[in-house]
Amino acid sequence: MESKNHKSLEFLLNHPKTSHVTHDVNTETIERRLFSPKKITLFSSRFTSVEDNPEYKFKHDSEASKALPDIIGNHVQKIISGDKKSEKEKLSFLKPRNIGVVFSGGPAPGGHNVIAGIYDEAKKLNPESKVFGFLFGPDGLLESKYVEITKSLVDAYRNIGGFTMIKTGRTKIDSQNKINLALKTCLDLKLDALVVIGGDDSNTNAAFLAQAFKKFNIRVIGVPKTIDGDIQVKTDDNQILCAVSFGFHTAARAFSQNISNLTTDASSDIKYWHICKVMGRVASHLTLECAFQTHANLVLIGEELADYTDHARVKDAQKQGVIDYTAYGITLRHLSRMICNIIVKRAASGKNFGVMIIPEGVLEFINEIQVFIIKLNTIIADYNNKHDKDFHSSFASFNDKLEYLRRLTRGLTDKNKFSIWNLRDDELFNQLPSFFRKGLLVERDTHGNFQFSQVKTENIIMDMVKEYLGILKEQGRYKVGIDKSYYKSVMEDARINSEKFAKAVFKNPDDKFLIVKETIISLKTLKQALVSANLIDSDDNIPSPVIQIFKKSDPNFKTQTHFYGYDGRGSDPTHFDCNYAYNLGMTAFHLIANGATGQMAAIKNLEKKFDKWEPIGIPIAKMMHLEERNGKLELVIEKSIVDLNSNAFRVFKSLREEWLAALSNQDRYRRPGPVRFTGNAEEDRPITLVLNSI
Ligand code: FBP
Repeated sequence: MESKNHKSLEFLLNHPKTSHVTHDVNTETIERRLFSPKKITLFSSRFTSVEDNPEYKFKHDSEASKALPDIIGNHVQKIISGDKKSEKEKLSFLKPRNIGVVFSGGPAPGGHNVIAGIYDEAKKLNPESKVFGFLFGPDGLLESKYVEITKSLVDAYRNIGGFTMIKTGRTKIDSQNKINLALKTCLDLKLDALVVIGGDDSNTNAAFLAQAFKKFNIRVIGVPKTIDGDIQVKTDDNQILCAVSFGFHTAARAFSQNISNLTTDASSDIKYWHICKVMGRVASHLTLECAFQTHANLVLIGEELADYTDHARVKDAQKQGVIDYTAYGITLRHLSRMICNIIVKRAASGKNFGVMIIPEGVLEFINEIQVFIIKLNTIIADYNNKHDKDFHSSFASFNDKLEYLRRLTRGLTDKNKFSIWNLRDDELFNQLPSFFRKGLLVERDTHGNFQFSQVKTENIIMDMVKEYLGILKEQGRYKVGIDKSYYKSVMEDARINSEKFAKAVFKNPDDKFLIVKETIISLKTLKQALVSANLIDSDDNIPSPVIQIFKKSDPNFKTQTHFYGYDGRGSDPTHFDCNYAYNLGMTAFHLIANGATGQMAAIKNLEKKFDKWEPIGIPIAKMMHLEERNGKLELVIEKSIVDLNSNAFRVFKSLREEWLAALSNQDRYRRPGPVRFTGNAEEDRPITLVLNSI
């Protein structure tokens, strides 16, 4: 029955407070839209020029010289003041321009600010200039689907995450036909320039478009985007030109806030290990950054695992005068053992809980899995090259795919018997859990990359960890350490001689954390120990405080798994990314206005204070190398992975024991706090970036 005071629904819906609090646009959004990112001082001047800097050298690939002859000669270009421009040059600089922009690949926070930077500069220099946004990524370029970017559209998305304004897509422009379609769209729109905002593969596309469009006087500029942080550009003598792509900082901070919340939960309820898989494709840059942001207890860095050597095995083999190749690189089994040992060590110091971070691409660095990924990539690419219908359409179900692999081992497929997959591969593959096999067989992305985000890596590893922990528990080697003062107080409250019992029950009665002897794995074995120490008779019951202590020492390994990826990728940008992306957009515009093409816009000195930031253009063709893709060698931009000699990794390595807190020390969790778009602190930029710049 409705009470008298109950307002009618109509009244409620029409109430100004209701509309205020349920409106789509809240205060945070309004403030974000109004926020003005900082501008590199140079961009406040009316004219800029570019200066070639041939002193920055790259070892470029000879294939790149053949494929990209018109842009391979580009140098690093610095944007400098344009005061010395002649009147004619000034006029040309200010002419109206039509510029197209396209997002390519996964979203990264800050993308809208790149467009805002291009738009603001274009309109400032000549209000007649127009910016067009191609819809749904490269498809919009191929199908001539676009919108004209207006002030109201830009204003609605300033400092807002995602690529929602014009969407994105992963279509690769990888054929002459597609290049021709893109060219036609650009010619029809009378574009002066095209800006490709994308990752390594998309910047590769940008270089091929720049080459093809050169004779039509359409400039193509790339912008380094990806949360993965794997576009980093250094010269031959290790000078950093592009330290990180935009979006990396925000994604890392967004993931870290969640992970940090889990460290708080884990250390409050002390019953779970939280297993956090963090996006980043192959490279572990995001994971390393999250480690610094949160001080999680256990962090796996894929690149380090690949570097693993089992020294004991190497020595054993040496003694026998042989080389044990299996001692180099890590296997899944070995990795799970390593994780178990760490969990056991931490439990011994009373902490049977914690937070672990696993990089999405960790499998790429595990020997046996990498072999499967490469073999399956090759088999799928080979099938696609030979047949009209692609592999995944021809073998739609998992069983069909398995049957095809089986047929390969029997050489029944066709006369070109494929020897890459033999009986042994098939046997080993079929020993993997079916969800994992399904993961390894998922469709490759348009660039031929293995889709790590589709595989439940964390479950694969944790299943093996759980199994081995079970064995360790059975062997009495996995125990929760009991704080000695707690033990004493429980025993003394019950007026039991704590010292006598400690000697019978614990293997280290003098330590701060007491570990129950390995032989005591049940109440039965506990009783046997007490009887043989003459503390009780065989007919007596075990004193209840001793049972209480024993139960606390008995580990129950419970996990919660989490995947941090799409959430952080869609986050609103941090202050750093707001500024960085906006200045990248302005850099792209000024490169165009000064006639550059085939260059990637970048900001040098990102790791330094804002007044040291320098807008530059980096020659994309010189960043390319040959890589196996879809079973063929292709020219692509090299992805950068975590450098084990970098400052960041070395600092991480020396601090991780502290963060593991497996001795009697306290956890050292750090609270990075939420993603903010204001602020000026040193740590408002990636910590790995700051460390690597020292
Ligand atoms: P980009 O390389 O295009 O920036 O995408 C990055 C990424 O978010 C990876 O971290 C992740 O592995 C992948 O995209 C996921 O791809 P999808 O969006 O197709 O699921």
